[in-house]
Amino acid sequence: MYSVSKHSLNDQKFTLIEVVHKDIKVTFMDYGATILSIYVPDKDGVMETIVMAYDKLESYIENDMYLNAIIGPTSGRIQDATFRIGSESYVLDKNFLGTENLHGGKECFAFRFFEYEIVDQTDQTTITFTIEKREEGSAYPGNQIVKIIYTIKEGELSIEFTGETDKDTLMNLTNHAYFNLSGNMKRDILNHRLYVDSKYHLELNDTLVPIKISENINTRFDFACLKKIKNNFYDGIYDLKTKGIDEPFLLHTENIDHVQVIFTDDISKRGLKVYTTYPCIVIYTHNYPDTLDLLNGVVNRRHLGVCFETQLEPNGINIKNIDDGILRKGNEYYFKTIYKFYVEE
Ligand code: FUC
Repeated sequence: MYSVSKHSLNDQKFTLIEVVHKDIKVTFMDYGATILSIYVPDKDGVMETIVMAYDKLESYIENDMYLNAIIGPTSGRIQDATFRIGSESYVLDKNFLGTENLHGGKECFAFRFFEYEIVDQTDQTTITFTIEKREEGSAYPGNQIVKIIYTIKEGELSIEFTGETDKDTLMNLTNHAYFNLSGNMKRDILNHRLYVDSKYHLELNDTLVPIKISENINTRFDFACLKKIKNNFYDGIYDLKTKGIDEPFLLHTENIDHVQVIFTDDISKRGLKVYTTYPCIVIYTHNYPDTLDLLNGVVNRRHLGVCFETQLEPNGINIKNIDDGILRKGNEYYFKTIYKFYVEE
């Protein structure tokens, strides 16, 4: 079941789509193909949203946090905002520290309107958001059509990321949802528990660009057992440039039935499991809050949410022994991620 509403802002029309199935209500917006809320029950059946949310719709236009939006043409940082395909060299927008490209820079899909199509069935609803990227005026080669397909049904939200191109190009699509299972951002996430089935992460350089493969074992990236996130935080963590976790975790299987991440909250008893065919998840513990107001007057602060950004290895094109992330003309880009929600017994 779904309903559609239109909201005018600065001469632009924003479309909101609310989808309801048993024990789940999700609201999307055509701007950025953004998730505005995901309501699921806690142990007492109380429905609250488990993603961070701004107070006002217009905040999503500024959205320095890329809150819950779709990121593309590429996600994460690209070193020196430069990449090569064959003999051609491409220079992207240097929107991070004046030297690196972050999340596609000014071309980021988070700040564009998508077309949408809804297919509603008794037990599930599918929304296909489509965006076209033209070569003209773009720093990336070629024309691309990207479709983000959200499917909502009892206990889960899945996202299919699809794309095609008429020229070899770089493509790396993700969703930047900030999860907080306490419900309506009641508590921060340092007491949430996390398990990640990953043995390696990509180490960041001084400008936070992933540059090489590093082991997780016995480091703050070791979540091989379900444990409180704060257990992996130590006194000096605020001295780090990242102020928390902001690294790509490498996965060892791309099997959609395999649980890659478990995230739980002891108090609400809500749980989240992440499945994906992508080879990597950037785990970001909301280390750089912006100053925009959040829903219900909640104060925006560090570690109030976690992003599980399933994607290709960011900056892969510039790292040895990592997939280059090039989408070839004639090939289909297709990855799927499932977020499953549950209440612990
Ligand atoms: C994440 C991070 C960044 C950033 C941003 C809002 O993906 O990797 O460091 O600040 O999103």
